[in-house]
Amino acid sequence: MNAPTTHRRLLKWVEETIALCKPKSVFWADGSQEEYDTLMAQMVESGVAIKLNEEKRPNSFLFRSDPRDVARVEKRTFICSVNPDDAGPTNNWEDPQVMKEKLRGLYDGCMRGRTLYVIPFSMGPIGSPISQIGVEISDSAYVVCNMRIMTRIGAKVLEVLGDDGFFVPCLHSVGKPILSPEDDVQWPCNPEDTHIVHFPEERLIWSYGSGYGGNALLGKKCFALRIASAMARDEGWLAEHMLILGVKEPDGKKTYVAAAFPSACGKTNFAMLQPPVEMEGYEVTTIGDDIAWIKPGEDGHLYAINPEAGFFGVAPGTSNLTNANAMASCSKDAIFTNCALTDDGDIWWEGMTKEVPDHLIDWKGKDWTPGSETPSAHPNARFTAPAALCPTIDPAWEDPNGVKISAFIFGGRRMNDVPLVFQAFNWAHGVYLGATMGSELTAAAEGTVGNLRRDPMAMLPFIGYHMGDYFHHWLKMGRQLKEPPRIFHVNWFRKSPDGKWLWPGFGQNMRVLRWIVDRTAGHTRAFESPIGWMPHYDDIDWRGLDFTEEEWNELMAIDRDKMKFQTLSHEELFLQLFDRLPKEMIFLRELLISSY
Ligand code: O2Y
Ligand code: MN
Repeated sequence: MNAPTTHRRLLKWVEETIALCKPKSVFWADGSQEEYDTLMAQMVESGVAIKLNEEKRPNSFLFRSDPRDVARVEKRTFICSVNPDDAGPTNNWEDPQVMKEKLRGLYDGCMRGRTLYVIPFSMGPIGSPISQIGVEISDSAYVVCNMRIMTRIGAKVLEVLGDDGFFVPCLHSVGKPILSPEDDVQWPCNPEDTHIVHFPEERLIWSYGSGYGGNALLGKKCFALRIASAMARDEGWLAEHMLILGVKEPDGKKTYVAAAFPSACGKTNFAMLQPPVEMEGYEVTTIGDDIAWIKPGEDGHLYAINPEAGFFGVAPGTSNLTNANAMASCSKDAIFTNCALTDDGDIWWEGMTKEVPDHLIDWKGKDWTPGSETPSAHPNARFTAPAALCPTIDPAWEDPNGVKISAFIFGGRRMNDVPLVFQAFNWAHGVYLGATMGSELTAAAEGTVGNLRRDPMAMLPFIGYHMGDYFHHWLKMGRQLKEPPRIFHVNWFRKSPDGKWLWPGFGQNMRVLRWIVDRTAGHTRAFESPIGWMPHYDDIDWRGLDFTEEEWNELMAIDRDKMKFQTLSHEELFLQLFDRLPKEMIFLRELLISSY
């Protein structure tokens, strides 16, 4: 094997994987533009990718997945710790040895007729003390190209790894060997046998059967959240499902905040928020839209990096009105998955433009017209876009030391009960708010109370160990900090009893962000309510928005009975986690109930 490294552990692992998976050839990715262009040209030539119109969407490509392989598969995602209690009741568990034996059977010969790509990657700026290295072995060229946008890959990473550096081995196969010409399909996958498996004690990832997103780009959810959360617990830092943004004030002062919202609650839009023009001098800058790695600095404050280098954003609903910065980020050098193709060779999705094209080729490759019964793009269609192209990207987004975090924001989708914004009384109360975060599902949109999915800190599908231990870890981190960041809760989604949105959202969220930033600096007032510190109407910057005090009062109203009912319902989660639930959670619940 002609390998560009002398790293013994890496070479041994690659050799063992070749022996197991039996590929036709082996390719070490160097991460160059030339390599990317060659792989893309090969995929266009074989019909796997479509090159988009160079004038409209330079250097960009469209892929269509198998309709059975369109999203992360939570029911096939496993945390294989030695002791099942260490995975906890919120994760699927299997014994590591049993799982390995099963998967070795599936991996045996799974790359026959395919190329095995070795992709060294860095999560975070190469060489940053907060960054980590992984190596993904994959039999998908689509994965190589996406990993080049989403992470930093190639020769530079091997250089930092040296002869004996630590890395997380990430094995991925689409699970479809080419045994006869019919197996050489456009989107190979194996939905019946899909497994996304994590061995947190060994810092190891094995993924089989899916070529899509979080199942296949193993740096993202698998490494940067599930494995990294276990590393962070052991080493005293935080790996979170959080965006990071900066707020620049008119005097030039910059404050960074990290925010957790459940999947599909507008995180990318918030990370790239465009303030109303009337809030002159305020600017939002973007560090990351999905994941934050946060470490205590020697000064006792928290510093965060975005471990990713790109955005894997949900396409439908993204437009120049909802998020012009995301649109600019994928204006060139982008990969599109399961979007529709226009007659002039560009992409389109529902919500991109007011005018709907007369004719498209839909995500399944079929003719589509506005009269068609199904959407032209899959609801989970994605753009993979380089973060560097985002107009709001922060100058410090690749600072190896990270940016100082002054506030955490937790948010949910709550139609009925939770006010727009409030501040936790202290760190432990903030952890409680994050731990009990919930989002209402669609039935609630029609006004039904209930149907709430608890998603602690938006980490339910991403925590690599017991959720109760995770709450402990957060509480412990706060005790170790000199001045812990302030914690806030927001809810953009409250509705009136007749079903109207009470808050305009999008760019107007800047008004809330300003109050949060001012609070962290001690520059604005708040009053004490039973649920936390809240702004008065006059504490909000209303320039350019006609929003009456009456509307504000409805948006911020606290119904003590509803809040008591909600807080009582936290018991369900607490009982589930009982064995390892920190006692602070029980005491806080009692205290909150008694204050309503
Ligand atoms: O469906 C997938 O594979 C992607 S899921 C995803 C992608 C980017 C950011 N966040 C998420 C998520 O599910 O939270
Ligand atoms: Mn996410």
